[in-house]
Amino acid sequence: MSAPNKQYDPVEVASLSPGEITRMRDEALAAVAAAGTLDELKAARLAHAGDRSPLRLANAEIGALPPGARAEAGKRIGTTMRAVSQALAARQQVLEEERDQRVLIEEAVDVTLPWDHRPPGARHPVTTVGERLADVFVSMGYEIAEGPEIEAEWYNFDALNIPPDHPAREMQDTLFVAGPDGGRSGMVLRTHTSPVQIRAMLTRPLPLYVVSPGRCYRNEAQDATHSPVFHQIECLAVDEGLTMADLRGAVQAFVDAMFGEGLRTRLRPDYFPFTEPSADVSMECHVCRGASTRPGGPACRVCRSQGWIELAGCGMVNPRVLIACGIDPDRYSGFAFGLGIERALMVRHGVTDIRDTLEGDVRFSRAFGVEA
Ligand code: FA5
Repeated sequence: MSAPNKQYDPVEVASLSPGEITRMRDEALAAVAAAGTLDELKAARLAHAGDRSPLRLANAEIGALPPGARAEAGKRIGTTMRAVSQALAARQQVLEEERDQRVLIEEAVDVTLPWDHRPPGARHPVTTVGERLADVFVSMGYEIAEGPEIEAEWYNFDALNIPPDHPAREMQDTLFVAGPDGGRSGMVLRTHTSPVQIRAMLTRPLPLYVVSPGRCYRNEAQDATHSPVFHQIECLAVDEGLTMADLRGAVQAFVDAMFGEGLRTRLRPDYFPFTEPSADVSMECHVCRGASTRPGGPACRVCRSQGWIELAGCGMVNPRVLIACGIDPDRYSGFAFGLGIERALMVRHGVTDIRDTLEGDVRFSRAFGVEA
């Protein structure tokens, strides 16, 4: 810094001369205008308005001027520094706006662009197995019939020969739909797919061959083999001259489709109000094929060494049900059978807990293959 100047002689402090200050200002403004990026502007700020910039250094020289000259020089340099800093601020704003615009364009996500990584989903095996089974029967001339999941009690029980006080209503723990006053509405969440039999018999011409896959509901606690929501598939045929032999044939076709050909089936007496006679259907264990029941044979987890696996309920349509649907039981007879799809899937694929079929984990579904 120069020594204090007792006389007014601005020329002695060359850096404070008007011409020099103007030159510094012009250089600073030119550098600011030339800055094309925020980084370049930062460099220009450092060079022309920073602590070591010519203007700041000249400003530090003011004290070297004679007192009478300081005010004028201070004003001149102050005006210049203000002009430079305004130019810097204005340029900063322009460059920031340009940067923001550029970011918006360069970093925009085009949601219409195709993307090449699509993790494959998988249809749920309950769906695919249900459809495959239905397809087997469709290929045999059966039609798909569907009904509502919120069903009138009459279809779910009464027409199926299950009157209000019949213990069978308790056999299938029913979820009743409340009416507006909180009392019974006459509607239930269907406990089985059998009400679709009634709907089919009431609306379709005879002879009748239908297959009905669908969701059912029961007021049951969830455990390894029971679920409050599950799927059944049901087969119904009504024609002239149908007998238990036809029922056996249909059951065997189902087992062949689901488990492969060559497994024997067995019918044992059972009770269902809507079929008479009724039976439960078992099939030969597809894993041990009965070997576990022979002396010294290996234990079988799938059939618990019984050699047989229970699969379905079945029977000849009860004449009372035919009458409820306006069908002459002296001319027509029918057979029906129904089973749980999850349980069949569990047997078929060795799934030990029905909850695995409910959780919707795609890793479980994928293990069954990805089907379109
Ligand atoms: C019935 O529901 C009869 N409607 C079946 C029928 C149809 C018989 C036609 C005669 C003629 P059942 O209550 O046994 O029957 O149930 C049939 C199958 O549904 C069972 O064998 C089982 O595989 C499945 N099922 C029943 N309850 C559950 C449950 N809570 N969770 C999973 N599957 C179930």
